[in-house]
Amino acid sequence: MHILPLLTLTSLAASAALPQTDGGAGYPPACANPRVRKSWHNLTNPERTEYLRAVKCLFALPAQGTAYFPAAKNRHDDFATLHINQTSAPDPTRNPANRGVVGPGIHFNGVFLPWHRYAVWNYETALINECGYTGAQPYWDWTMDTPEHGARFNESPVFDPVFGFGGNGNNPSVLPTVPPVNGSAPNASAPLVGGCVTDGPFADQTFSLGPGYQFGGQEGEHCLVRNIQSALAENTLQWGADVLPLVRLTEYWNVSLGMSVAPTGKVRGIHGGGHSGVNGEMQNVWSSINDPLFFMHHAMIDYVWWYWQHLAPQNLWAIGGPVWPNGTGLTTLDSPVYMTPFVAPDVPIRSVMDVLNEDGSGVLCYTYEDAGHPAP
Ligand SMILES: [Cu+2]
Repeated sequence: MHILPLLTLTSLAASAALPQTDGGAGYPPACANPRVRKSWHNLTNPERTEYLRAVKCLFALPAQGTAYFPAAKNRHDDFATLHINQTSAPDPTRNPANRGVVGPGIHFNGVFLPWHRYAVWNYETALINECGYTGAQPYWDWTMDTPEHGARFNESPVFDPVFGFGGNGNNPSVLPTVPPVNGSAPNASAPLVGGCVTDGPFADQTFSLGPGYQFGGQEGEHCLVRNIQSALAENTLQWGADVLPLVRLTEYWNVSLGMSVAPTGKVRGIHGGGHSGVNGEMQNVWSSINDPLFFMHHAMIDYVWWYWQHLAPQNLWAIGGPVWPNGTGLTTLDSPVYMTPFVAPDVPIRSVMDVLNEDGSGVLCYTYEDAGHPAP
């Protein structure tokens, strides 16, 4: 019964994923039927169920990257290895199982937004092509879950046990520990109110990558951990107080960095607010990607970048910031976005700047249904 729409979407996605070099006059646009990403809050329950089904399908498919990361057990793990790998510095003594570290990392540098955009696009593509998903990647508009909208973060529909990703964990005594790196312990900053998630579609899912930078090993398989910090999230993720001051910035690098280092002077920007608000595995700088909410959160981060890109004509192709998180180098449109052979080819940043691929030189083909918030 799903055959026809499935074929249409699959062939569309396949053609959109190919680099289109011939975008000259007389040719149709490379992105004729963009995927339309909608807010989770605006999805119907059948649409939510279909997305969750597809995510669970990725957990049920075999990993394709075991030649690089033997601990990967399923297709979802393949995406986890990407993020853990790219977040780790190439230090074989710290991470002996790491076989694939390349590049300068993906946080606190110019490639932060393009890398996460391309990672979410490839995840969405896997959901469609490998699991027959019939929708587009939803985004978690967490501004709707703040007092600004008369709501509470921990009561967000994304935490629904039936039509969401399950709620907070319980039993903090089972929280997996992450060995400190450079003296930091990623899970140490928040009060323990959570633990293993016990409801929703991922309650029984085990994870063999992480916590932290571990590619399997001493901790072995662990549960999905959440440790929801509502007050922190509500104070960091409002549209008026937190997103608007960010998108009013005019320089790309200030916007990118401002996702993590808030222009308001708050402890966290919206990027950290989502990660630390869910907390647990999501708080982990390496293995946050284990929690399927990672892609919902990063779709929203991407939404904010997309929103900013369309506020002024010069913003669409604006790029910059350091290549290395220590501040050296200059990120350009030619800087590489590293994926892996088992997820997607590496591309230059220019290929993921325009989500509608209007000049035909890119690899993306999607857009966002506007969330309808007040403009700056
Ligand atoms: Cu990241």
